[in-house]
Amino acid sequence: MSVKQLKIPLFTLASLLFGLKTYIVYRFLFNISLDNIMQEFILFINPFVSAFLVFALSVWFKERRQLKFIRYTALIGTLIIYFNLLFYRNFTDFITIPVLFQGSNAADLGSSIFGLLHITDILLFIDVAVIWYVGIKFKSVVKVDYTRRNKVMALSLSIAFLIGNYVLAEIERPQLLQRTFDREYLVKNIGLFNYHLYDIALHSKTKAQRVFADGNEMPEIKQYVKENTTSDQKSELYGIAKGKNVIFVSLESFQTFLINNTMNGEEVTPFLNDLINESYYFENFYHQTEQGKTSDSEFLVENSLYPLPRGAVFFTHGQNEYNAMPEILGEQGYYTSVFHANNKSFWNRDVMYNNIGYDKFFDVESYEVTEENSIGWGLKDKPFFEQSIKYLQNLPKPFYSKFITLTNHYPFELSEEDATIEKYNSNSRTLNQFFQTARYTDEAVEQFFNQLKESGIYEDSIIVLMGDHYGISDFHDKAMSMYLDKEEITDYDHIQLQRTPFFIHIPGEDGKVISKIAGQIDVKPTLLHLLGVDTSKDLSFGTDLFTDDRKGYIALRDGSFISDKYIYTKDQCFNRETGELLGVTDDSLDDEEDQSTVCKPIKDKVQKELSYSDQIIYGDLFRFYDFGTEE
Ligand code: GP9
Ligand code: MN
Repeated sequence: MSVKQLKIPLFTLASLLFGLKTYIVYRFLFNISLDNIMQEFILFINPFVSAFLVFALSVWFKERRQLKFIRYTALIGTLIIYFNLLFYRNFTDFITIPVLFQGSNAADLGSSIFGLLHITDILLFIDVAVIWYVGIKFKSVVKVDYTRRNKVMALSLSIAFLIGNYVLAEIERPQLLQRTFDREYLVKNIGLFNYHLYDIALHSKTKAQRVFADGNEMPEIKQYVKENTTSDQKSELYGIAKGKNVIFVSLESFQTFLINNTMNGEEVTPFLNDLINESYYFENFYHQTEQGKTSDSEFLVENSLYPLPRGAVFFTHGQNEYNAMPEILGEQGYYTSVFHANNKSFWNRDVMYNNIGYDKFFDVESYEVTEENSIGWGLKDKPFFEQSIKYLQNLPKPFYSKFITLTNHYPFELSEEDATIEKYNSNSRTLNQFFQTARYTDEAVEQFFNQLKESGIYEDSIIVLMGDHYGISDFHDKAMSMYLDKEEITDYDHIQLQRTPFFIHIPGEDGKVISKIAGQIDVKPTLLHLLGVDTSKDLSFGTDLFTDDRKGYIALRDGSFISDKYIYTKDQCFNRETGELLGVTDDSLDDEEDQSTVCKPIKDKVQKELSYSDQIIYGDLFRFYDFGTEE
């Protein structure tokens, strides 16, 4: 063997050292949760994939530049990791471009910087030193000239590794990049560096759309909203809950078909069923969420704006100006808080909550989470409520507090001892288990009501319960049709399955069942009116559910809608009550005769409305609007 063949390609050595170092940081210095072997595996490979991708580029340079490129890449890469680590030690989060340039964060970090530096951090630079040393002192054993074939091979390999990594990540978390739900997931699946590139791309796109908006769009939107959606009409219930605490419970994946229904002869949600008798219960209430799931439902509730057709608006536009409920209630003297036992950066909640005026977020750090008291996504709902009460009792009053449950989340896992209802028996494990977790959440809410009563909070509060979005997707249609005793789940049925429960429980009031159509977009004006807060200066796309002056349709994010009389989806127009297909509404058909004329005008209005809401968000148009003075 000739000496020449023994030479080490410096870029592979650098990739291995740097990759290993990055893995150690991910695994032991960041607190990244790993739920299964697949996640462990992806976390292990992605540091090497990213390192190889960058270092392999060096082969295209001439000797001197090549060594320099490798040395500086290692150094800059390490500094990026290190800055993230410092940031993480302070905020338990990864750096994002907007957060980096947010003055308050930088200042916060600056003042505590010395506490964040550890002497052992110096070890992070070992590989840089080794690469530096080898590249200078052992030039003779380092391989720097590659044939064209080898260069192409290095490039192809790095791309193949990247694709392999992405495919695994996609299997682990479908639609990882489109949905953007958590920075930790992104780092875990595609690595810190790819995450930064992704964040930069997302941020640039958002910035560009914002730059081209100048506020000229506002008068037209304002006119539309004032004429069509916002209503000044006040119902009999206006101000009925003035000065009361508001306890809002977001019920994870709760669908209306569970309510007043049985499974193998047993009631699924006995507590909620009884609660209907003492509440305003909306039986035709629809969720209007898209890819942002729970966060989209929160966005609808807090702002009465629509979430976006793609991605999670909490993530993509978490820094916009809003006129959200926590801000408005804050001005009315309310203390506002959220209780949710998940990591705070999930759905970018930490950033968004801060932006829309929440005073406090009790995230997973506020809870004692152990093996025994958690399942699936984390802390079970019963200990979640139990552990929340002490915080709730100590809040300044009146308060607006939102609780987000978690146990009834896909894949609907529950341990034997917590199950008080049997599993369903169908070809869908998901649906089979759904009834058990839903029953568990029903019991958790009952227990919460009792604790509220015992602690004396109940009397001075109104309690609002809402299902955030569907739990059973189309994928389980066969099992669903079996459960609902239908031949198949039609497009009409699919829309009707998007109903989620909505309760407004006012202690001392009888309430009633309300059948008119309603949606998450209506929650903000409805609650504000109950609290006696005037909304005539607000711009919202929903209306107070207790007034008669309503716009008469609920728009879903994909353009489908439910009106008093019709349901429109996928170019078909149905009678809402009977489900009878009335005709098609397809713009590509020239012949008016072919079109169902009844749905067409509402369909156009829905399109217009969704696009106005999108314009507000993409252009960050509320920064040009003064909610205090505008008439
Ligand atoms: C996560 C919880 C569930 O914190 O809200 O999110 P989802 O997947 O339903 O949007
Ligand atoms: Mn959810």
